[in-house]
Amino acid sequence: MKLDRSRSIFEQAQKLIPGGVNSPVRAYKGVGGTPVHVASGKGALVRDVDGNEYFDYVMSYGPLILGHAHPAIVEAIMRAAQLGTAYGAPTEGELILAKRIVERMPAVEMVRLVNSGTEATMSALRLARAATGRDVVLKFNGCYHGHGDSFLVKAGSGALTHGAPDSPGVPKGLAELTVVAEYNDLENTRAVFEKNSGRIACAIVEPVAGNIGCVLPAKGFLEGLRELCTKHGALLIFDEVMTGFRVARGGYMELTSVKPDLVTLGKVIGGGLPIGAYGGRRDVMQRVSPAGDVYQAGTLSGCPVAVAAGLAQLMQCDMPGFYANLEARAAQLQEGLEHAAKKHGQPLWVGRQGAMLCPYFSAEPLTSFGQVLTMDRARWAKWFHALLERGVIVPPSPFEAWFVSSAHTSEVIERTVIAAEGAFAAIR
Ligand code: HOZ
Repeated sequence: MKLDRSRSIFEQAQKLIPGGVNSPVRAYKGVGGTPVHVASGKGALVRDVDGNEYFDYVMSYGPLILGHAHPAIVEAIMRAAQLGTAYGAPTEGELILAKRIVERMPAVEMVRLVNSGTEATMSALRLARAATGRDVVLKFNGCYHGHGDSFLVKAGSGALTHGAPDSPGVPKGLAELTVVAEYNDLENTRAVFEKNSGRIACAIVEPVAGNIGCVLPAKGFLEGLRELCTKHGALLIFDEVMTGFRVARGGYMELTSVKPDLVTLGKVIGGGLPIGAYGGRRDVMQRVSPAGDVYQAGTLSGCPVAVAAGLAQLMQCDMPGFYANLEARAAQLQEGLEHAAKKHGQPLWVGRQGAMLCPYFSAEPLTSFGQVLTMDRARWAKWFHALLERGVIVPPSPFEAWFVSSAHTSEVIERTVIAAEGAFAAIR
């Protein structure tokens, strides 16, 4: 496979941009080789600068639930841009997007738009601290909530891939205010709560741990966490930046009886443009400035172009059978991968929730961060490159989820599975 132009751009970029990329996981450090530099995307396909085409399961790490350059999104963006890209004044679109979020998520009574998932989690944490008068945040080992200081403690995603789950530059005093429990381990979580009794402002959790691949919550884990938060007077924050409007119309909250106090969102609500949001209980959200005293602001918050793209995307997601079709395609991929792996004697466990999944080289189901860490990363890297050579691009790390969009037709999935089978054979 020819990657000459990608290589040349990457060499030049490394002189001007740290690591040559604007987000670490894109650098292929976890798998080696030259990062594919993308020139364009359409539907389930991306084309790189050397003219190679790939079925894409990166999907911008989640936002593109309709695939690349969906006509409804492109039109919404163009129409909005023609009216001006930002005003520094409120718009009706922001109200409509707030309505669309609130009607889908009963736990969200009020919502504030920001510019990224990172901003959403940082703002939700400040709010939780103000609302409880406490400073400590409980997070889970391997969960990733963006790159805010308080969350770069035992973090997943690129931080884990690049061996820096506890980033230098985070003040020690602040890191000490983050306590860490084990995902899916209620006993451990209880012990952390008890050790820090009266100090924990909030527990933040990805209901599906999507930054160590795709690890599902064990039965009773989220319910138990809810009880612990209530018992200890801490707020429960669901980080649904990845799962929101992806795993179901109402996000993971639609699939569980557990009701968080606050929710963080991003990705799908922006239709592929930069956006984030945090929302939740009215009494808590009323503390946000200018309704209340907790300050949080943003020049481009509620950007009319991002809002228009998000609204267009959510409208498409409301088409009859949209989520059922997505589920069917993702299940087809899961089954196809499992079958292909089996044929080549390769143990494979696919963690999946709706159209978000991660294949692990494991014969056993994976339920904990500890198990994820035992995966053979060198072998995974070989499989990644074997897939790439066969026209399938997936996130360049075994700790990132894959995303299926409505543009991934049955035929696309079939062809992906054939490529995956070839890739399994190649690494035998
Ligand atoms: N896992 C990250 C988002 N949930 C990937 C995106 C990035 O860091 O660039």
